Amino acid sequence: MDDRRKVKISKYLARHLRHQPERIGITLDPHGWVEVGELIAAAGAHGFRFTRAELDEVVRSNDKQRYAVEGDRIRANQGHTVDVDLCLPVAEPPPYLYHGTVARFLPAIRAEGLRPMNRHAVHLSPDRETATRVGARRGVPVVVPVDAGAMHRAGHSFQVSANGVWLVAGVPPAFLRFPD
Ligand code: HQG
Repeated sequence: MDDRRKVKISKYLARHLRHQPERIGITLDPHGWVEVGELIAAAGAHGFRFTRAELDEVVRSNDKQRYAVEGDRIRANQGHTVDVDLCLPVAEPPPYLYHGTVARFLPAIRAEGLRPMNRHAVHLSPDRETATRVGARRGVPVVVPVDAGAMHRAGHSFQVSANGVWLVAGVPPAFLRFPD
């Protein structure tokens, strides 16, 4: 399968496993899972056909390990806007985590901290390189270090997803360590 087809299937999975399952008439369970067979049938019925083998290859080779397959079920590892409880493990974060954004959001971020916006949680990266890639989706990337150790000591709860993305409800401005 060529990379363009993989990206196309991955984007289709993201849309329906994170945001709009109802668009193709599937229902995620409370933890975000759906039967693979049901997903493939629903997608086919709505004009997008792919095989189980293609799906498995997309899941296995995905650059950010966005999806998990367990037995006959699949879910997105994080990034949902629909209401699911991923039951991710609460964990102690490393001393610093990194948020990738762009300059135009900085005034609001300085004033009110990082907010989850449309998603369930603020996504933080374990390293600057990953955060740079996240920010670069929107323009010239700006990386904001987060004092995760201090947040954790102050009682904020961190969860880590299956692909190493750290999730937190929000980051108050006091824990942001701007580069300047
Ligand atoms: C910004 C992708 C104004 C924030 C990525 C970001 C990541 C604020 C945007 C994952 C703000 C939200 C998540 C505030 C935050 N005022 N703007 N107070 N607080 N923002 O997409 O972190 O490819 O929901 O800086 O690679 O960009 O989908 O979050 O620019 O891992 O798997 O509001 O999504 O992964 O945008 O990205 P997003 P994100 P996938």
